[in-house]
Amino acid sequence: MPARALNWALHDGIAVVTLDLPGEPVNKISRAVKDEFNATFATLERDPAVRAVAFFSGKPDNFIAGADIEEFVRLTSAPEAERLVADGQEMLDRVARCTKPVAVGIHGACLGGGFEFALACHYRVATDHPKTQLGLPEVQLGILPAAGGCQRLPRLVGMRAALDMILAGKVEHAQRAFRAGMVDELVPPPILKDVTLAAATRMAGGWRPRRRRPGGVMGWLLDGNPLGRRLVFRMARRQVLEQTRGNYPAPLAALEAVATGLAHGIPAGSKREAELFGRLAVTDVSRKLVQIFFATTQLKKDFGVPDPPPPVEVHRLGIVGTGFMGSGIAGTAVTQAVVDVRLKDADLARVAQGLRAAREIVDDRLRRRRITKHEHQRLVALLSGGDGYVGFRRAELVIEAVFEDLTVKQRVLREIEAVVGERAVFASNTSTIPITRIAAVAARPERVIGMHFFSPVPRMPLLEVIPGEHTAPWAVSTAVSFGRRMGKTAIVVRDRPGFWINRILGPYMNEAAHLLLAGAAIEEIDRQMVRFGFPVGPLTLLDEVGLDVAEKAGGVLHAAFGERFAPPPAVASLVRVGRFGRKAGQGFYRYARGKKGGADPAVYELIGIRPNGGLRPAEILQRLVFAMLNEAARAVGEGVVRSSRDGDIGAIFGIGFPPFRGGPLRHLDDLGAARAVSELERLAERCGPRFVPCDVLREQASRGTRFYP
Ligand code: 3H9
Repeated sequence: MPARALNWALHDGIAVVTLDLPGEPVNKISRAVKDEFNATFATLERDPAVRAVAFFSGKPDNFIAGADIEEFVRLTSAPEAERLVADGQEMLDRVARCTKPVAVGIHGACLGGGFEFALACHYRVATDHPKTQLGLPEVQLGILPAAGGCQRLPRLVGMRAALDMILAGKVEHAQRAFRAGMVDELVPPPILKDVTLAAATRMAGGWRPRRRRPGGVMGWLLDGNPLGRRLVFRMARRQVLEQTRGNYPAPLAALEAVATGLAHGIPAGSKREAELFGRLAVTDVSRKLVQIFFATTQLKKDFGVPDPPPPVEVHRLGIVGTGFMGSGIAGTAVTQAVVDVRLKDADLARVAQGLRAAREIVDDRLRRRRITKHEHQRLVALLSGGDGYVGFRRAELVIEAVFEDLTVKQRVLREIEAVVGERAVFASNTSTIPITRIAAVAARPERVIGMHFFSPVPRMPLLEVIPGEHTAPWAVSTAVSFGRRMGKTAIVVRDRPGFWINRILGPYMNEAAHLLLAGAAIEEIDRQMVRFGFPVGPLTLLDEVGLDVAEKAGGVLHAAFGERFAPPPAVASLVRVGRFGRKAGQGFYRYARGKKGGADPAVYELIGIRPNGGLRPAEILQRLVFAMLNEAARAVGEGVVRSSRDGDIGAIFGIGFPPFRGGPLRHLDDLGAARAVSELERLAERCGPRFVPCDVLREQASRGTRFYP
């Protein structure tokens, strides 16, 4: 007999039920757990000694992480998936209909099916701990909340608030969930049990919670009648289509399940939920998103070196260079990792500017109510700076974010080595310069590493960690572990020019310029890549990154890899006249007061061409996509990433490669190497040798192998 996940004991007529899935770090609702739930609740209903139920998780910081996603992977057909969900619905209906009142005490992640279970209970108490988060992230996995979430949440908090959470797959901190009416009481962790038991006891005595009608007058007008509902649904549908561009079917399905339930009642809504789940769970989109979930989870435990030595715990961080990157790293380190941060730049005016920008990141957290005023004060106090290295001596990690120039970076490295302690790691936030070259002047090269953050630092989820030739494994685990504390997904990449992200971006950006010179219009180039699924097209991205920065990075890649990376003259002619992109108010597009306007026709004049409409949209798309895919495959062959998993997660989190395609390497597997090779050969014939298929793809095509088994 496997160990039981659910256990209960009677206390003064209240059955205290605890879910603690043996041998697992989190509670999840698998088929076996469902069976136990059904059996336990049947017993509780039958037992006359039980007057009410109080339900808890036995995991220290985790309530229930939802349905067992691993079971989804094994589903082979829509009817099978539909049955799986129908069983889940039945289980939760049994809880909702239970004749004995059920109160639930929530501490830790309460997500997906876990939150749906809580919604089926009769009273919800949650802790105010930051680890307590509630939400329905299902659409992030390409499915919809299907254990009654699309039915019970709108009835509890109002249709608009529910759609807001369901359609975006949002997860909220307990405080927000409480304000929205998703939980009835918010308490500090030490009294969770007592308060939940007290609620169960009150309910056993006949008391029932009285909840406000959600949403006020506006709620009544919009949620409470068919006309208002139709309006809300129409708007939500439009918004979903704008955001997903039709690439992700789950939010629309969720919208339909909510609408069906509100129009025809919970049983009809639940039936629709199950049918839609069945269809979605076996789609390619959902499979890809589930793969991304597991890949990201694996990465949380991967330090990028075999038998990773324990990382040095960072309490104090030094940052040299207070520009956009330096201050972004500072603000993010303070808010996420809660460490002391000391900023340094050449003069105090720059330091002041950097501190202001870093503080702005902390202020933003307060504005979004992610932290309290008290926490805000505490975090702001962690930021300090100066024009010298005072305060650096005790830093366990120093990140350099100065100008992208080898000599400048080496000078800073030597200065830092002279002031920091023996155990300090020196990290360069370079985007292209090989770490081994920077470390060539180091007295202790084993402590030198690359930490390539992406801009804007608080928002971009990826970090590339780059060990140089002599970097010690403990320095790698220290950089990875600190990156993770900053909330980043870290991939450890090989010390080759451009590392992984800029390496695959280089040919793609260049190809955008080639297309421009061949007469494609700016908006058309961007439109094709947005159609493919990128959040923005390559020319918008160039404007964001800065054309001057991109030109410099392009130069490094060109020098390292030769003709294949030769930049077409378009970008250089724009840089020459100061068109650096958004930061200069003009690039490929115009910018006014920080807002992006239309494409600027002056660009065509500057580069001496006229858009001629001669290139078909399909050709634009093919050239851009294959430029990136070919280079990605080649870089994998050179061992730039340690696995296809790292390559795909890097591209998705670093440049927004469409998640529903699973990343460039999964996409290549889907296309098949043979097809990729023949498309590339045709492109090479038409456009030049930069498209000659790389050896990795040729070999895969001839042997019938792929990136993933
Ligand atoms: C759903 O509920 C559908 C319903 O509407 C309808 C159904 C009827 N399943 O992330 P961690 C594993 S869909 C399977 O490192 P943390 C994870 O893979 C579900 N496995 O911990 C890892 O395994 P391993 C909606 C799961 O503390 C281990 O647990 N729910 C699941 O950093 C530790 O995970 C979600 O989308 C799961 N549901 O973060 C929530 N959850 O040790 C998904 C976790 O073998 N989960 N594992 O590598 C999360 O967001 C995070 O795991 C969580 C904990 C915040 C819970």
